[in-house]
Amino acid sequence: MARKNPPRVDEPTDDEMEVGKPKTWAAGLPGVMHSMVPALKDMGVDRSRKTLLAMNHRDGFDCMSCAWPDPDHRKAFEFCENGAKAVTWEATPITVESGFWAEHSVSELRGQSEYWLGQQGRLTEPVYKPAGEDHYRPVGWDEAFSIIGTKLNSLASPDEAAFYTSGRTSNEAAFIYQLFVRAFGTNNLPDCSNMCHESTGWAMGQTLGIGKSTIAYDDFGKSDLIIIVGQNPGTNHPRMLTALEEAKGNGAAIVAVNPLPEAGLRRYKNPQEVKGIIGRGTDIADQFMQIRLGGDMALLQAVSKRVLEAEEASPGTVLDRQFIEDHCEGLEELKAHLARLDEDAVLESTGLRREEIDELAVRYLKAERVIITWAMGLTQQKRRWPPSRRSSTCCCCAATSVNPAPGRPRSAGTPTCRGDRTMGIWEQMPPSFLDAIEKEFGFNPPREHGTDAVQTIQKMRDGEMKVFVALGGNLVAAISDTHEAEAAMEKLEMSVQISTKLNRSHTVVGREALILPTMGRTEIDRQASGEQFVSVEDTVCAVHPSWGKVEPVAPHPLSEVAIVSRMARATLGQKVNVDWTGFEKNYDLVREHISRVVVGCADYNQRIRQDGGFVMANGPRDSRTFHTATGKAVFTVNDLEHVQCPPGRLILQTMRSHDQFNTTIYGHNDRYRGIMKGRQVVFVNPKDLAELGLQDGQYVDIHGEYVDHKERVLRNYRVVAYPSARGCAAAYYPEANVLVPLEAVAEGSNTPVSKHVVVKLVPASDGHEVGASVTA
Ligand SMILES: Nc1nc2c(c(=O)[nH]1)N[C@H]1C(S)=C(S)[C@@H](COP(=O)(O)OP(=O)(O)OC[C@H]3O[C@@H](n4cnc5c(=O)[nH]c(N)nc54)[C@H](O)[C@@H]3O)O[C@H]1N2
Ligand SMILES: Nc1nc2c(c(=O)[nH]1)N[C@H]1C(S)=C(S)[C@@H](COP(=O)(O)OP(=O)(O)OC[C@H]3O[C@@H](n4cnc5c(=O)[nH]c(N)nc54)[C@H](O)[C@@H]3O)O[C@H]1N2
Ligand SMILES: [Mo]
Repeated sequence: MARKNPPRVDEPTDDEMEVGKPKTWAAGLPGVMHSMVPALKDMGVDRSRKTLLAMNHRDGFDCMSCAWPDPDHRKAFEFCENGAKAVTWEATPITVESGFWAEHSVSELRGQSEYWLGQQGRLTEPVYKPAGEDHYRPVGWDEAFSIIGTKLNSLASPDEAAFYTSGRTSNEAAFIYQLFVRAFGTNNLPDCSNMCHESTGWAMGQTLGIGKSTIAYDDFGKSDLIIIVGQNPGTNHPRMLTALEEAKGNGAAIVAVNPLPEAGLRRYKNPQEVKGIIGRGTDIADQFMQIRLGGDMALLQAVSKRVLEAEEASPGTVLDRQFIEDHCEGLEELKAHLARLDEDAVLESTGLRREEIDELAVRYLKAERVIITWAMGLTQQKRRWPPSRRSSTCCCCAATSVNPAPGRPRSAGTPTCRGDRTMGIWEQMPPSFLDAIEKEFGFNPPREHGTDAVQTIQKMRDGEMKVFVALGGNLVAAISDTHEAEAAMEKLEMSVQISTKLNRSHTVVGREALILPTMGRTEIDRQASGEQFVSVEDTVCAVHPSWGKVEPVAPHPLSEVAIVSRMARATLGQKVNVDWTGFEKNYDLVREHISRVVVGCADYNQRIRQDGGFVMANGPRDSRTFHTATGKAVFTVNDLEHVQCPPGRLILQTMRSHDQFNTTIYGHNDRYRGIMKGRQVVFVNPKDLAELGLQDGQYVDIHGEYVDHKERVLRNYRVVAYPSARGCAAAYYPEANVLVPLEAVAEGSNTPVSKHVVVKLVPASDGHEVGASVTA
């Protein structure tokens, strides 16, 4: 059957790849132009105007790309190039029509790339793949919910099902989803945070008593030193560049710590200002520290040591003794530990020169208001290194250096998963939250911890998990060890995906499978009581309303709140006394419950409507209270582990290109790194290439090396000579997930170590055919 609006799938072949020089600056006019072109092409002028102008505005919707906060003074275009890509990807008028499912079998779809799948357009009707068949077929909503309810109720135990959540879910949908799952009887609530900022949450929870950022947006403008560790804002948080530019204008120094000289860390041309379009822009980093992968703990300990030595030399001038006495513990242990710090090991681990570390320490000692921000370069780091814990240690030092202003900036991360945790999406919610659920809804939620993302896959593999429900996301592509994860998913009895668009997780499924199409954040959400808004939390704990602005792309997709409510009704019947139907009619009812259950959300309905939302309370930031076991902030001691890399091997990180959002591939260019029309590349320092006897442009197989001796290989990758730190290679996620062992996780957080894979590059054996394989 011919499609009315067939998608353009312009996938480049491997031979078309072009490799140029990496850029030294980010954004500016090309950024704006690049963002407008796809919108205008697919959506037409009117839909483009409605979506792009409504983005991040008080009465519009919140951009779903990164969780960067909104400044008080918003510009006419408060969006960035990558935000525009996210919006056009979702608001596209191209749709998957009924005939598609008969035309394409699941096995055939499985052979398609993530890019191709995304290009098929928005999902418009529920579809079901019965056991033993290889095709999905359209089904009615009632039938779909009844299939799910019947299956869930047939399980021997609720713990045989897991309920995943991805970052785009609204607070309202997240709240009723966890409520449904707990009323069903399990805490199996894995989410994308498990692979993202879990390490941050875990470590900061232990050291500061809160797992979230402790700064406000305005703190950027007031800080005098910003240290950006393991984060690529030019691509992943472009609006952060505006905050950095403003901070520089106010005299702040910026230090970037990264194995790659990312364009956005070097120079920025602000597309919102004339000088940004025609001028040379703002230099961002005053100091660029090209650290080795996994070297950050050593660096931060070395800086902490210098801070303590400075205090020793002139007591009372560096540390705020009173603050430490009143609010902190563990300083003596840290001092003793740092006194023994092996400086040679530090230089070896970091690959930095001593003078560079001294320079950072001097900047740090001079500064009064320091912000340290970090992202995946820290959280997805090496096994047995609780990665963010080191940052927290250092942050505590920041909080205690000279003359601290109350509420001084400390730390920030920028996940997209933001509000889900606040709303109870966590396999380990504390008893206080579960008590509040019990009090509000009159049922006793399960108390044992559930499974996180890695454990969920392990249980599928072991045959203990039978049903998998996903509220968004693409777990099979996002999780480590692709082949292992795919084999695990295929053992399921049923998979259910609630999605906006097709992805790999719809093609690697259990015996039975369902896809439930949902509305996106850009779309007007009309329910029985009128138009609804949802709320979302950003990276500095500010909660905003988000109103869809364009007509829904098709009549049948339901909102996430409606889908969860109906799934709960079909599964639970009268089991608990919860007004699921009422939730769907009017989201205010959900927010009333949130007010009474979630700490810090009292009067949610009123406060969310005031002046664009509200900021959640934050103990360390607002009142210097630390909800740790002892009520004090903890200086932690972490042993330095030497970065192990056997001769002839490299450490590989997996990262995002400029044209992707997590597992969604928007295009094949990584403009700032000079790559056009291709993704099968591995970036290696030219000196390492020479040592390994390899050449720029050559094709290699990338072999992962891990203690379990399974052979994990990515075949036929093009080598790109790149100014990366010595010994440190890089390739794109999600393809490179094939190389990350499921068992390789960070201590404490169980986050896959996606930035630290020992690999060997071997000249490609079988021509140019790209692929991956694994053998036990
Ligand atoms: N356009 C776009 N925006 C996004 C996303 C997207 O995919 N596309 N994803 C969103 C999500 S969910 C997240 S979590 C964030 C991710 O945002 P980022 O964390 O910026 O994402 P990555 O591409 O993983 O980049 C990791 C950066 O850390 C550096 N790095 C890697 N290992 C180390 C290390 O050991 N030490 C140090 N110091 N640096 C290291 C890498 O060189 C790279 O610059 O972005 C969010 N925003
Ligand atoms: N090797 C390696 N692995 C990684 C990472 C890495 O850096 N390296 N990063 C990790 C990180 S930080 C993260 S956050 C995870 C991401 O893991 P996930 O959150 O599971 O993956 P996404 O690619 O964000 O999910 C995209 C899918 O979500 C669906 N979707 C989009 N919008 C909506 C919506 O509004 N509602 C619903 N219901 N569905 C929607 C679409 O179908 C789309 O295909 O991956 C992790 N995996
Ligand atoms: Mo993330």
